Amino acid sequence: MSYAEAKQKYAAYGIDTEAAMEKLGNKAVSIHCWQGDDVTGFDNPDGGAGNGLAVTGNYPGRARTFEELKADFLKAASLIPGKKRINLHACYAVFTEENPWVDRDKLEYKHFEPWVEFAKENGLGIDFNPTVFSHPMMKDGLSLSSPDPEVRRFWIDHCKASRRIAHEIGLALNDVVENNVWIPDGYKDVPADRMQPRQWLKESLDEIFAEHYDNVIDCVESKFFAVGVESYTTGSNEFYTAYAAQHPGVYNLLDAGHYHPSEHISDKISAMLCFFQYVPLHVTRGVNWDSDHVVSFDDETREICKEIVRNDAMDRVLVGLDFFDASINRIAAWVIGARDFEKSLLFALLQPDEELKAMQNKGDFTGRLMLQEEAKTLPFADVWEEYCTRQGVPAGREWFDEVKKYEQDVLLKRV
Ligand code: RNT
Ligand code: ZN
Repeated sequence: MSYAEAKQKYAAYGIDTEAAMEKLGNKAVSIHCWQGDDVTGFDNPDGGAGNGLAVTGNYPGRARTFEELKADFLKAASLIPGKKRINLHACYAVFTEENPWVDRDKLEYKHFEPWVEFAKENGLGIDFNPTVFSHPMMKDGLSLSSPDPEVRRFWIDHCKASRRIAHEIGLALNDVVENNVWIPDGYKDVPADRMQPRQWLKESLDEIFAEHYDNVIDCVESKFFAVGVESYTTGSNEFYTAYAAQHPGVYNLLDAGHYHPSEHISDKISAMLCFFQYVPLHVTRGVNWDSDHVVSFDDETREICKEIVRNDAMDRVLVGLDFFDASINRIAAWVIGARDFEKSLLFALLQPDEELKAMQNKGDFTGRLMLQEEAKTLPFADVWEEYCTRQGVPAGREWFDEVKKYEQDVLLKRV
């Protein structure tokens, strides 16, 4: 079928494919830099991810430097349609002869200026994260909720530095910047005291957020468990939701992999939208646990996207991708995950939402199910191909030829 025919088929359901493509093209997605190097960063390149963050696999060709990571990111971005931001972590500070290594509590905007240049050259927005893991100041796996005041001090200072950097990036790009605090703090075995660590975390956050920046969207990323902290996570969903509710300008970031496998963030988005201006997300695919598999065009990703669209929240739900698979070609992983998010959002934009809502409100649940199911097999692929073509990226599997060529020419030479 051609796009023209597909357009008519959708029109018969009251769906405007042109409007859908336009909305999709205007929605920015924040693409995480850390898929390119297994969350290693530049401040301790031999260290790799650790302390509450697991990356598995050893596919050849990981980016090892700023130059390599930029080149890989651009390769991936050239195969992904839509508006993009790059999501940076503080461990990706660029150290040079003029700006030599400093520890994380001493980081400044100048260490990220090269990323701002890169973003300007390539029309990207930037988002930011303090890196509270893979560092010797993680004591007993704890940071902002550590019983040791020196440990808390170090990480408070790092998070404050990170917010200042986000603020300055925002000024340089004339844009708002999301700054997301995620900490791995928790206990492997049954705690003797669950409340004191949360009280320390609350105090730490109060200090971190004391300064107000108009152009920073502050996020705290909640989590229920991780390998190594099976029994308790200080920064739980209730803790951060309540914190955010009491601190205007701070938002609880929902990561799709951070809940029970049968608990879905697609159901949480509308609840949060009733109370908060923004609902920041990490879109990822947890396989039985927070495994951070590459995002796929699956039921939950589509459901997340439907919630963004049908609640008219394209500007309020802030989308960041968060996956890292080191067992497959990393650029392909980026492209598959990001294209599948875009696909899911287009799919959501092509649903007969008004009619479905009207059926629900009339109590016509039979009609609702019928229409939900019929809408699944409308000629979606033709609209997706048209969108990719208009965006100047490959419409189908031919993008993979480019990745394979890059693997031969560039990645496999990195030894
Ligand atoms: C970890 C969190 C966090 C990290 C990134 C690297 O469970 O999801 O968002 O993945 O900060
Ligand atoms: Zn996350």
